[in-house]
Amino acid sequence: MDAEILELVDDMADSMYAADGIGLAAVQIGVAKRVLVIDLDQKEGKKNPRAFINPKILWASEEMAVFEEGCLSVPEIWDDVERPARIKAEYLDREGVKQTLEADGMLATCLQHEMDHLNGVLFIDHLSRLKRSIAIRKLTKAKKLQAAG
Ligand code: K1U
Ligand code: ZN
Repeated sequence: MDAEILELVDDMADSMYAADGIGLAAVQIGVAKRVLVIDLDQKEGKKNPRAFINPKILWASEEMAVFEEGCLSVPEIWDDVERPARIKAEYLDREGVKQTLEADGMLATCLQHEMDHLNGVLFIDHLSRLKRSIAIRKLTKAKKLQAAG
C-alpha cells in the first residue's frame, strides 16, 4: 500500500467524520480512485474507520432488504432503498492485505451504496422515476436558494 493511498484514506476518514457520515467514496472528494471508508460505530463516539481498497462484490443474496438511505452528495434527501440483504465482498485493507467479508444489515447496505458511487450511481437512481424527479427538484431548489445567499 503506497503512502498516497494511506494519505487518501486518512483524508477521507477526516471528511467523513466532519460531514457526520457513516461512509465515503473517494470520488465524493473528487478523487477518481476505487477507495471507500466506512465507520458504522461512530455514533457511539468511537472512531474506527475501515478502508476498502479496490472492493468487489463476489456474491449478492436473492433476498432483499430495505433501509432508509441518505447521501453526503445528495444533501437532505432520505428514502427507502431495496438492495440485496447479504453480500460477499473482497477488497484490500489499509495494509494492502486481500480480505473477504460477508456482510448483512447496515454494513451490506452501506458497502453497496459506496460501491455504487465508484460506478457513478447514486441511491436516488434506485428510486422510482417519480421519487427521483421529486428528489432532483428538491436538490435544484436547495442549490438555487444557496446560490442566492
Ligand atoms: O456515501 C455517502 O454519501 C455517505 C452516506 C452513507 C450511507 C448512509 C445511509 C445508508 C447508506 C449509506 C452517509 O453517511 S449519509 C449520513 C448518515 O448516514 C448519517 C448522518 C448523521 C447521523 C446518522 C447517519
Ligand atoms: Zn452517498
